[in-house]
Amino acid sequence: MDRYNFKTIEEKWQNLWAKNKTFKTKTDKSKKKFYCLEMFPYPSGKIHMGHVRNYTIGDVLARFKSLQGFNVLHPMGWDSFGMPAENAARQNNLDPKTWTEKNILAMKSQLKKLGLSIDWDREISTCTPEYYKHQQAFFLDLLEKKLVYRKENYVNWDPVDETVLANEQVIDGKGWRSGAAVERKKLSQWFFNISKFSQDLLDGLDNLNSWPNKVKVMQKNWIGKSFGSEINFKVEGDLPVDNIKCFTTRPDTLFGFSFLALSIDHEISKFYSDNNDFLKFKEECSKTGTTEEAIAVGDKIGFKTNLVATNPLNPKHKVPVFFANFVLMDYGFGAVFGCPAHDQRDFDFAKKYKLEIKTVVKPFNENDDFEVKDEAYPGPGILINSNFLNGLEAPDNSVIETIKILEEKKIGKKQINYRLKDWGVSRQRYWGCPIPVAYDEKGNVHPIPKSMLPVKLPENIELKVKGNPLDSQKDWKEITIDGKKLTRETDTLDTFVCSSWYFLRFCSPYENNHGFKEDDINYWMPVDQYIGGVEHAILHLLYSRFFMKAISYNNKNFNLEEPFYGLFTQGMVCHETYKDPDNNWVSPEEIETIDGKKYLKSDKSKMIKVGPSESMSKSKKNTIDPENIILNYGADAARLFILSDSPPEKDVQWSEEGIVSSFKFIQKLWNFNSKILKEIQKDHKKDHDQEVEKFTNKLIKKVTENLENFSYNKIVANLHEMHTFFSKQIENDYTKKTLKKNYKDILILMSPVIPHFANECLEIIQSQNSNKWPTFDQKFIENESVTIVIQINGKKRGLLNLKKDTDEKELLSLVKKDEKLNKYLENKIIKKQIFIKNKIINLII
Ligand code: ANZ
Repeated sequence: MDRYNFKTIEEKWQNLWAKNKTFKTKTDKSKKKFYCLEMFPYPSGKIHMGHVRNYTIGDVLARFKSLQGFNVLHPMGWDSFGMPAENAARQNNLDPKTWTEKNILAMKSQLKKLGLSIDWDREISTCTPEYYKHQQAFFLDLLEKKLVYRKENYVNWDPVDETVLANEQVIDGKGWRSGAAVERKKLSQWFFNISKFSQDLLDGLDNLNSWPNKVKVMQKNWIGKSFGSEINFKVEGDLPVDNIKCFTTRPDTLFGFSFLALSIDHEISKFYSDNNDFLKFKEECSKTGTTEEAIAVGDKIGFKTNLVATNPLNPKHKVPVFFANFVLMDYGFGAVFGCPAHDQRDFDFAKKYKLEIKTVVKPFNENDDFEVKDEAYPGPGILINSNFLNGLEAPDNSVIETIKILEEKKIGKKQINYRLKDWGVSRQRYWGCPIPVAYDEKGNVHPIPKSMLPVKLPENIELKVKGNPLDSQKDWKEITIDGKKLTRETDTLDTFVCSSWYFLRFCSPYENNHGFKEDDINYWMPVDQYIGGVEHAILHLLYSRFFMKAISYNNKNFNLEEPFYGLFTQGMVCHETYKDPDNNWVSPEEIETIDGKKYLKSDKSKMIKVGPSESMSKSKKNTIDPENIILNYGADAARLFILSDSPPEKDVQWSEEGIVSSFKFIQKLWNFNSKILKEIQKDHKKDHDQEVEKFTNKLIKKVTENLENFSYNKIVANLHEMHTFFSKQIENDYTKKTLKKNYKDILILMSPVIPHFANECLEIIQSQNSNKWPTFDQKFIENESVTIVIQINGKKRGLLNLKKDTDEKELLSLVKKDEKLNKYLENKIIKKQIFIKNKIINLII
């Protein structure tokens, strides 16, 4: 048998595509566009299996759409600013730019080996001045529109990376990159006013019909809209304060009020600025991070003031006022009325400070003497111990009723709050986009004129300093604008800013005067299909949506509601995990299998413990290097396998057996190719039957549908079916014309998944230039009928020609309607019926 030489063939096609600029795209309004985009990678130096999966899924779609005649934009670029470059450069005494550029070259060559249909002419890299120049211009636009501002605020401080993190970048109280416990620190920071668009961002989700629901739910929760009321509490004591405002979603629980708690930054704290006990308490509080999660799980601690607050629904009822660490300054009014029986934080706090816990809601199935004991009861029920509110159904009716009362009494009013906070974008790092502003001696902000952009990062600087290396760049920092001596901002922008608009840049990568050309944007945007990991559900996907709203804001020339029309989130690539007898992680490459058991290659006396399959990660050493896979099995086999195992949205289990079997299948297809070529040459006079044609048409329908629905794993199954069917069928006589036409269609169906193989075969049957996605003929799909044998008491009494898949009940009623057959059944009882779908029914009477 002729061996399929994937190395030569894949290389040949990759060179041809590159030479002919096959995937080059132009803005062409006469053609229907399709913008297919996968999340661009961070240039770490090597691609991993996650990239292989993400980009294969995108490539299959891009190739399919282009065969369907769409003008497909399928670009690739590099999210190339960020900490790893700075860290690596520091460790190896290198320049982050050199390190990044080297990595980009290495990864680009790896991606090319996958045979991706990428328009490399549109490649962009966010760390180049050609890119960040426009980002700086956007920043200045937003500054002018007051969508960017500077304020002193508590921030999440990552003590390891020595930088500020956005709330979205703090996961379980730890820095998303360093894993260090995040601290609170007060710093002057730049913020994007994302919260201004809370309602717009929420409303927009309703129109994103081609987004996975789970992502929309995550964004919705993150934006966190709450309905409730503000309440004005009268306070008395030794301070010049007579009322405090609180936001609450549960005004109906006011009769369970037992303390009032303030954030340590509440304006009342100014009266305690020289109180040592308070300052100590504040310091204690700064040990917990600023995120809600950190606060929720941390100890609840308080500092008692001499103030007392009055219950607005019962003026005789007075409670103490505390500062408490669980009250956030930037939510509501930075003040909470505590109802321990129905809120767990308040409950924990009340237990600690021995405060009253009064039950005011009972679950529906409890009596009026129900009492909260070991934990708060936040659930629904009926109001009790609440005077004139008793008996109301909580929370739906009771909240609305209470708000009415509060509004009548003018002590409170209805209010809507959002959890979404403004996006802090300042980073105290070198390797990022410089923020294009400077300060005068008084600290006033001066935007750098657009004509002076880009504000370039200084090169070849000393990185081995603590904190931000830009701070020590005296020459760079000093700048004169209009004769005024100013000092540059040394913070750089969060790299998530770079990825919030890169999809616009792909539309006009060479436009020099602006980030994009309107014409290009109007044609290409929105991205028709965006593909990436679900881990970006909140961060990147929310920021990008905000950025479009921010650019569109007060802008006649740009009005893009949403950046991504369709979103697909692919699953992880998983692999078994291995440990040696000493419990050290072992990589699959260090293992040898002997008689079905796994041993350490270097010491065959050591048997390996096989652990569960988990998503590939360096720390567990269960990664597989895509480059080796491509080298040993070829890109098509890698693509085929990564799609074959499970639906793209689910996790895929990588296994050696799996890739080997994909590899073998391609070899089988190659043998099949030789066989069919021989049959084509025979050129029989007449077609034996229409089965070949029928099968191909059905296959076209199935593969097209599976592509439209992202059921890519089913396409691989379809190809196996095809191989089984045709291997036998073509031994019958068919004309050259029939065989060639059908085989060509089949090869085109294969080409999105295994493009090198399919194109090679298409070339062999001399079909290169007119390759269009095939359409199927309805006549082979519809009117599918079958002949069913009707037996009565085991004897054949007739045949019925019926629609395929007619069910038993319908068949019986048709038998009864048939005059000839019904004669046998008249006045008889059917005791038993044996039915084999599409074949036979036997009625025992
Ligand atoms: C009294 C109450 C009673 C509350 C009860 C809840 C349950 P969501 O739904 O997330 O919007 N709250 C208000 N401002 C706060 C702040 N700055 N820091 C911390 N917590 C704050 O949460 C609204 C609830 O969070 C509010 O309703 C308030 O506690 C608390 F049985 O008021 B509630």
